[in-house]
Amino acid sequence: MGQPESRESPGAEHLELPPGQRLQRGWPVTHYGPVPKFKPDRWEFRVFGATADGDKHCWNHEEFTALPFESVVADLHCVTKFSMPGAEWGGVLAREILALAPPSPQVTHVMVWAEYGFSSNLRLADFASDRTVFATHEGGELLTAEHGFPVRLVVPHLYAWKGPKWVRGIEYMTADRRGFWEERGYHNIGDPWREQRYSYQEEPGDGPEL
Ligand SMILES: Nc1nc2c(c(=O)[nH]1)N[C@H]1C(S)=C(S)[C@@H](COP(=O)(O)O)O[C@H]1N2
Ligand SMILES: [Mo]
Repeated sequence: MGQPESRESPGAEHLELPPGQRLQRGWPVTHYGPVPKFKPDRWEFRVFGATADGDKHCWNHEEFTALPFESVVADLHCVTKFSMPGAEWGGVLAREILALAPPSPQVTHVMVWAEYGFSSNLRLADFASDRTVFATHEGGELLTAEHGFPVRLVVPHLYAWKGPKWVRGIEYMTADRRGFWEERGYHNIGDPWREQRYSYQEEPGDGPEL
């Protein structure tokens, strides 16, 4: 993992952007629909679907924020072509969730679920990357409501829509299924370095039939 760098003076590694992306000053807010209101008593983070033990696993907000805290420095690449370099995400690694609530051996994909039914699907390997993080913080500060408080997913090697804000849980899947944007014209995998923006670019094997 690289040295933390401030957003004002990104290190050379952060100046290398995926094709077609441009640098963004500041941190815009991008999402579909309203910003949900956080209700601490009702909030829980659920792991369900094909778990190894067949049970659901749940953490309330207090329990979730007590899980091991790690930092990941990563750029945010929005498919609408702006990139925000050098964000310092803090939170719970996806790997930690996989260890605490393991998937069954048949699991190939993960659906990440957020408030209002927003979702995004990931290959298990993308989810299990050691840089995939359920962020509660950015730049040492708690996330703001607009940016996903209390928890958002960050998958550094994929476009930012693959990281839902206001995450409420994950579903382990034994076959792939499209999430919200993946059903609406965006690429099932979403690798910015390969410019996988739209579903019409998909090749056989990239995703389920539309
Ligand atoms: N729940 C939810 N999460 C979401 C989205 C959304 O519409 N709903 N949009 C995604 C997209 S397209 C981007 S670019 C990033 C933007 O994050 P930001 O608003 O913190 O910059 O959030 C992602 N997460
Ligand atoms: Mo985006």
